[in-house]
Amino acid sequence: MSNLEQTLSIIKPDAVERNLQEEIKNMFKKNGFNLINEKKIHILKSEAEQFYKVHETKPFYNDLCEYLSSGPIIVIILEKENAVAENRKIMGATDPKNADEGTIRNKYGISIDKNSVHGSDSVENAKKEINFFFSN
Ligand code: IDP
Ligand code: MG
Repeated sequence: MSNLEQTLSIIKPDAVERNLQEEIKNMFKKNGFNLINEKKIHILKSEAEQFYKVHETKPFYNDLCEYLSSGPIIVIILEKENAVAENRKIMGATDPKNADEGTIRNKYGISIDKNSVHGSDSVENAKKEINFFFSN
């Protein structure tokens, strides 16, 4: 049965700064994702705080929001069968040290905070996150 989904990817400041966006986008394309929409933006800390609200009680919340708003990012709507899980698979584990060989975070991640990409963790959150960046 077909299960076409959309998910939100963010190429984070550490990766944009190193000009890795084309390589990362090519990994999505090679893995069968369609890039439905994308834009390069530089968000405010207050916007990062809203985006990462689920993490507001975590000790790393402030640093995380500082970081996501520290430079340009690229937000991308990805579409594929089971896109949410498929994207999580090619991203690799949160900490690049634990990310499987060949995943985006294994190849490009620097550390647990500078881990190059964000990906939605559920279909419900994917919808919210896509709306956050792509509704006018
Ligand atoms: P995810 O990005 O793999 O979904 P989450 O647990 O949702 O991981 O955490 C969101 C982001 O917060 C991570 O991508 C990472 O940049 C950062 N983060 C997560 N855990 C830690 C930590 O223990 N220390 C510092 N930053 C962290
Ligand atoms: Mg997450």
